[in-house]
Amino acid sequence: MPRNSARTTPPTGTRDDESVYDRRRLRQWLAGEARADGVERRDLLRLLAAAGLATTAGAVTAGFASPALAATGTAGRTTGHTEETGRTGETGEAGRTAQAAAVPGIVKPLPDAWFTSRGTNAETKFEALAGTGHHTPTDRFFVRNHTATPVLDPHDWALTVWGDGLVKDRTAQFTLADLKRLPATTRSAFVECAGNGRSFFTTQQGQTVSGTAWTLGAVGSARWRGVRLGEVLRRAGLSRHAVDVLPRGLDADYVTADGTNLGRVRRPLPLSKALDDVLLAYEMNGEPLPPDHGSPVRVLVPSWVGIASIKWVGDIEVSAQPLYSPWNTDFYRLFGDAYPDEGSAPLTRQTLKSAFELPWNASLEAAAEHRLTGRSWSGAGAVARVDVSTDGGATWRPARLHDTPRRADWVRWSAPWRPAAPGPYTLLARATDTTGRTQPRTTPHNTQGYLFDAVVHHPVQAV
Ligand SMILES: Nc1nc2c(c(=O)[nH]1)N[C@H]1C(S)=C(S)[C@@H](COP(=O)(O)O)O[C@H]1N2
Ligand SMILES: [Mo]
Repeated sequence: MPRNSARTTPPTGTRDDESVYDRRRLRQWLAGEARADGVERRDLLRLLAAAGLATTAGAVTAGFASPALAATGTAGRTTGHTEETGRTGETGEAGRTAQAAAVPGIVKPLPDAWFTSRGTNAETKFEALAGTGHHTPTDRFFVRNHTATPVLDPHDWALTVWGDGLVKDRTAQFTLADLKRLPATTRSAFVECAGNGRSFFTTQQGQTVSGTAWTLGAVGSARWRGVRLGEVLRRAGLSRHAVDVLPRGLDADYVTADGTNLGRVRRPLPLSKALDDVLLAYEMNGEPLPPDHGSPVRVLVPSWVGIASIKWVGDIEVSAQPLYSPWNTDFYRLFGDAYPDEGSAPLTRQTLKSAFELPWNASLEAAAEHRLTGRSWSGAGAVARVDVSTDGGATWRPARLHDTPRRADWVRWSAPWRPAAPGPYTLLARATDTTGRTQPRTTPHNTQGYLFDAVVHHPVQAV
């Protein structure tokens, strides 16, 4: 198979906008130079047609390097299956006790005061962060599992780095001790699910979306310590032909609600991002990574959609050919009336959001002074300012920021408020980031409900 013949220049535009690179990937797939294991041929044909890159379907002669995996790709699938489908939140809530929200597959306790269970996932309650520090305490950090937390023995674990993007197609192995001997980096960053805030497409905008009905708690910020992925790739022998990096989890295969086995959770990362600020993290908030968050090692991709931060990473393919997985084709693109037929480019950066550290319909004493607190974050830049409204958006005033704003992280803020009289109120918080972007009133609909960024209407009662 020809290698890289279509690639005459290094991938560009990948850092803030993957669309240029994505077109290149599609062209290479068309030329038989990209692999798409586990992705249906007709899905790629649809992408190609819509991107104006394919004239007839018959022109496409390649794409699935492995016949076995191609067979997986042709298994029947209904449209509209999505990430985070199936056992969504509603069912989880029913069986909840006052003590703990039971979620099979999550190891840590999920006290009702801190979590809402949503299928295989647990959402952090923002009110549980009130009075905590900058970072989400690890025991309150949301968990998003496609299947279940695998409990791995760190002493038996090793990372395999392999693929034709390494010199001489070689394979390298790193134990946890090997990784810890490499230069360590510590940084603060949030991990946020691309579907965070999804339920507001329905409750605020009256729209139908598929996937877990998160409110705002599918996000957390932690202090991560680990080794730069770039360092590990270089030690493994990165070749100048490498273009994509595909980390894969050791959790079970993900089978969609209609029974299609999509294989292990994995999502290609363009090499430019992999070499930029990505970590292989083995510590979270100063402790070894706990099982639910990827023990012994997870990928940490600052600012990007949570799916990029693969937990329980077992191997990383480094490829000289662009790669696809279901997690950058069917999932994690925006589909819907506001988008081209082939969907948007694969999602990269998270969007802007704000949340109050208050329960929904919280009761606050009327005619008393309160200190409203919350957090705002952006995947594009640091949060520059936050404005708060206590009258449903009629008037706004700036909140006071309590953290130095930084990229890929959130800021805590507060605003005083004295509700004049008893009755219902709607609280709003609206962030603006250093790129100049401000949270809008509404978010254009997309079928899978990703990247909700509109201002959320938070109801409270003054009593
Ligand atoms: N191996 C593996 N990695 C994974 C997932 C998964 O199910 N399996 N879920 C992803 C998704 S969709 C998100 S939002 C984040 C959630 O990270 P957390 O559970 O540590 O909060 O992990 C990502 N990494
Ligand atoms: Mo996610």
